[in-house]
Amino acid sequence: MSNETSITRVHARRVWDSRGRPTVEAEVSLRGGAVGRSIVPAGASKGMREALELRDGGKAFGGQDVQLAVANVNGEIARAVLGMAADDQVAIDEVLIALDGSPNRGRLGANSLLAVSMAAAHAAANARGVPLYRYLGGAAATLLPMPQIQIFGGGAHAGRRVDIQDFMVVCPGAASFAQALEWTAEVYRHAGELMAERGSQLGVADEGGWWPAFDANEDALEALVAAIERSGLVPGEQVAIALDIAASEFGHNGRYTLGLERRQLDSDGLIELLLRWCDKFPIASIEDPLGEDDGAAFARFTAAVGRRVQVVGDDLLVSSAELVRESAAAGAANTVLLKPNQRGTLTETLRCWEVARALGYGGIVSARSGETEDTTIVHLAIGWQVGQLKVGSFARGERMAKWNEALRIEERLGARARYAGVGVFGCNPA
Ligand code: 2PG
Ligand code: MG
Repeated sequence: MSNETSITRVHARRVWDSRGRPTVEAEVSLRGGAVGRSIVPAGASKGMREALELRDGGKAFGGQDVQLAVANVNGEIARAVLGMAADDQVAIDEVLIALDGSPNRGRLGANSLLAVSMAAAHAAANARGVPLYRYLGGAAATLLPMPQIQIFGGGAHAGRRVDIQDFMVVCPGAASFAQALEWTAEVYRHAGELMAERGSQLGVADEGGWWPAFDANEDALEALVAAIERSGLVPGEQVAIALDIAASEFGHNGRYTLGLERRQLDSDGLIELLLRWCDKFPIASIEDPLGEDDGAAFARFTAAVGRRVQVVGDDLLVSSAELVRESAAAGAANTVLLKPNQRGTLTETLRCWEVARALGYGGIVSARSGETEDTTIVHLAIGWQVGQLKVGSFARGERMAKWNEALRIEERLGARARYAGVGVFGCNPA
C-alpha cells in the first residue's frame, strides 16, 4: 500500500476566499492514482501567538496576495515531500515543520504548510476509498458535533458595529445534527424577521450572521432570546446562547473599550458584565471573555462561572498544546477552539486536542471568518471525535457547505451516528 500512497506530485494554485481575498489551494497526487485537494482559510480577528500566514505585501489585493506561499509549495515543499507516504501524516508534518525551521511558520507560511498537510490527508483517504473522517478516526468516528451557529455577526467581522463578535446558538436539546440545523434555521429566519420589523435588517456580516444594528451589546442578546422564542423553542433547554466576545479585539493590558456604549471597563468590570449576562440570559458557552494578554483575569472568570458555562480559549490558546497545558495549570478556560491554520499542520492541531482532552478540556473545531467551499474541518471534528463545530452562520455557501457535509455524514453513519449533547461541553467533563 505504501507504494500506492507515495506522493508523485504536489501542486498549489491561488484561489479566492469568501471575502474575495487570495488564498492557497494544494493538490497532492499519489502513485496509485489518488488525488487530494484542500484550501486554507484565513482569520480576521487573529491571536498574536498564531502561526503566521505568508502574504506578499505590496499593492495588489491590499497586500494579501499569496504568490510567495504558492511558490513555496510548488518549489521547496514539493521537493521535500515527493516520494513520502501520504498516509504517514506525522512524518509529512514533521518534514514540513523542519523545512520551515522558524518558530512561528513565518518562513514558508502556515498557509503553504497547511494546504499540503490537509491535501495529503485527503489523498491518503481517497487512496483507501474512505471518507476523510473515517480515515482519521476509523470505526469509532461516529460522534456528530454540536454546532455553534452565528445569528448576529459583530466585532471585526462587521466593521466593529458592535463590540461582541459572535452571537451564536447551540442546540443541546436536539436529538440529531439534522434537528440542530432545523432549529437553527428557524431561529436564524425569525431573527431576520425581527430585524426587518425594527427597520434594521441591513444584510449580513462576514460569516453570514445578520448585520448587528443594535444600540447596545445587550440588545443583541435580547433579540436572540426573542428569536428562539418566536421559533417555538425553549431558550436554555432546547436552544442556548454561545458567545465569542473576542475581547483581544477591544482590550489590551486589562483595559477594555466598548465602543458602541462609549465606556471603558477594567478586567473585573468586564467579568462582572459577563457574569450579569450569564445570570440574565440562557448562555451556555463564552469564548475569549478576556484578552489574550489577560490570563489571570481569564482564570478568574473561569472560576467564577464554575460549571455553568463553557469557557473557550481561542486567541488565548491558538490551538497550541503548550498553551493549553499552561492555561490548564492556571485554571484559564475549560475548552479549546481548534483552528488548524493557527498551527500550520494537522498533526500539531491534533496534538493540541489530545493534550486538551487528557486535561479534561472540551474542544470545538472552528472555521475562520475567511472561508471557502473546503469542508475538511467537518471531517476533523468527526474523525477526531471533538464533539463541537463552529463554522459561522446559517447563510452563505462557504458556511452551508460545511453544515451540509455534516448532514451527509450523519446520514451515511445511520444508526451508528450519535449527536453530541451537553456532555461535550468543557465545563461538564464526562
Ligand atoms: C473566531 C473566528 C471565527 P477569525 O474568532 O473565532 O469566528 O474569527 O477567523 O476572524 O479569527
Ligand atoms: Mg474567536
